[in-house]
Amino acid sequence: MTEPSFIPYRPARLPETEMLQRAREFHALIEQRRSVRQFAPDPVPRELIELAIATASTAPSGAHRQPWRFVAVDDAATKRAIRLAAEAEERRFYEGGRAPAEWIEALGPLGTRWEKPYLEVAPWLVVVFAEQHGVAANGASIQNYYVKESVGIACGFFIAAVHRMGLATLPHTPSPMGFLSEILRRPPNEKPYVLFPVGYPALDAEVPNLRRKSLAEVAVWNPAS
Ligand code: IYR
Repeated sequence: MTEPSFIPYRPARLPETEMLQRAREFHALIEQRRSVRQFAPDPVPRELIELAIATASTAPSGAHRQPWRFVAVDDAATKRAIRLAAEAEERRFYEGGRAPAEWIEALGPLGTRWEKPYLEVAPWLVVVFAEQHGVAANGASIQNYYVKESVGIACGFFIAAVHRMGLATLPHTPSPMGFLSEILRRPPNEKPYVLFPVGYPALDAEVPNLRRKSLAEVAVWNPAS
């Protein structure tokens, strides 16, 4: 049993006016974010992707196992292989009868199709893998906890970081995603979780005209009193 070890955590308390200002600013920033499916081919420096991954990796995780791997790809041949494999799966989803009619109906307002040119056009693809269990030096399996929740939170941080630096992304989940393990040569204890194309939005990019739920629709206050 490892003994706990504690260090002080004393962030300065801010005046409430300052807190409100920061909260409003952050909300205004994040509220501008949109998932983008049309990217500009312009290159993005690797350091920005490194910073987005480093930011994501600060997320809380079950037993602090940080059960994620962010696999970043900017070489054209690998992006092409991923596009072709993803489109083959998506085509079966949209046109091969894999998706139930209700699901296709739900995607109607998004205008999504099986063709995924963004997988080649975006300068970076960041594929997130969930580490189902760790592997000790002697090969023994190390239990991870709340893996899906932990990786999901890290992905949220990643999306926010990408937006904050002025780039765009999209949580893309071709289904099934097993081809990503093969193409990217990941070990069996890592399961593909989501794929993020990252880049600048195309100059003529368009996004669906969606409405976000109001605060009243998503927040419930003191329901028991
Ligand atoms: N993976 C498909 C289908 C899809 C599913 C959901 I749920 C979406 O929110 C969007 C798309 C695709 O990427 O087109």
